[in-house]
Amino acid sequence: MRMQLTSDDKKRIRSGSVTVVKEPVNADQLDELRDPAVAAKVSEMLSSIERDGMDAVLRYARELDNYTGHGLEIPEAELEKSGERIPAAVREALETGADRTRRFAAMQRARLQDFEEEIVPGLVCGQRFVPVQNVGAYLPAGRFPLLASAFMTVGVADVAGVPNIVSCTPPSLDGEPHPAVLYAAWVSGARKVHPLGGVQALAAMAFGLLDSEPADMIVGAGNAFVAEAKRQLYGRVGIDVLAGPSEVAVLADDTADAEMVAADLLGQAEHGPTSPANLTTTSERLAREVLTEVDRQLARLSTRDIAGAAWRDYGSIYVTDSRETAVEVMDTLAPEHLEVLADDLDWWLGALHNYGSLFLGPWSTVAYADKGMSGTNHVLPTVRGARYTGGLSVAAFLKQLTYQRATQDATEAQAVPTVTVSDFERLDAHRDTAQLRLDRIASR
Ligand code: HSO
Ligand code: ZN
Repeated sequence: MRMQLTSDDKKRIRSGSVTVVKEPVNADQLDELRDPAVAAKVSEMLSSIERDGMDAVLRYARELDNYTGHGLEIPEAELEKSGERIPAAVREALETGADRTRRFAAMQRARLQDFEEEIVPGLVCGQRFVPVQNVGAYLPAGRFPLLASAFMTVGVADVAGVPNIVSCTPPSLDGEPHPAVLYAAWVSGARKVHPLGGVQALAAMAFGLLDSEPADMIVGAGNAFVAEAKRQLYGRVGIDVLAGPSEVAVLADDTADAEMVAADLLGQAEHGPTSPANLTTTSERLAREVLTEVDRQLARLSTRDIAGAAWRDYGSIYVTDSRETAVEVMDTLAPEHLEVLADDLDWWLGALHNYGSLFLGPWSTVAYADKGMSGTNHVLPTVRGARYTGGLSVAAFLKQLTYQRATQDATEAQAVPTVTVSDFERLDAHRDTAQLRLDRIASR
């Protein structure tokens, strides 16, 4: 379900009226359909890699990435030294982003509490947060390298305490990974990085073909093939999110700066020609100004072909008669990134339910978080996934495990009703486990 109001959604909005100022082309037909050709190709690749192992991985790497190496781990010294091959300012910015992302993850970690407590006398139940043991991180480097990906995946998994983190990144620069991606990986804490991309990289991590345990969980964004590979591997391994094209939405009142709103809409539209962007505002005047302003800014953007196509086909502007209706629209769209450029930010923070990550006020913006400069994670739910989940966080790498212990006295409080219910269900073997304990107590 794409980030735009379908005709059914419009009927469901109850609190007030919504006026459409700009709508995506073919609004009701834009639902993302999985491409069956992509699904078939990925399934064939996964099977042949599972059958033939590293030979198949390297065959695909040769065919698809012109890669001629052996997929071996890049020496740690080379990861570290890759920093010397990029401008000093970029190097420092990457260090800043990696550090802020780790700091926020550590703050979240500190608030995930282990505990044990007595529920009835003698019966203690507890929970422990235990890290996933083996994580595979995919660090994309396609049309745009998105350097902060490593902070969000490797860095956060490291803060969670994951002992074995393996990463793969495509050899997209004449058969070599991009040095800036390697340095971003290094400052995130990556120590095992392999020059492999695409489906073959995910399969190599999931099937344990890289001199390392098979991954229990695979994280990181990629192209449609990578997303499909994660979908097909899911269940066998855990994943972070099934990411669709990046989305941005802005909620604004008449205090908002139209130039800033337009810039922030285009700031994510440039991700790809199918990236949705929406403005929902209580101000008709602002809506008109933003419409003009987007066109003006597009004319001078180097990425105008992509951002312009995205805005034309997937851009939308809605005007609502109240801020309550604006909230209802936004909870329906459930955007990946949501900016509020309006008065009374605390009211909006309290009222909104569905967004991947929220940016309150004019002095925050999505790109800060995209680059790791604010600290929050940029791996976030798209295509309305924000109705049921937040983004990747340190908690995703920690399993919330429970345990219990009971005294002999506390067994009775559990055994008697367990026998009753098991009898009723006619699950005799279940009943026996409880009855046996009651018998033992009786014979003492
Ligand atoms: N907007 C993307 C992340 C990103 N954008 C990184 C640029 N760099 C998904 O949240
Ligand atoms: Zn972005």
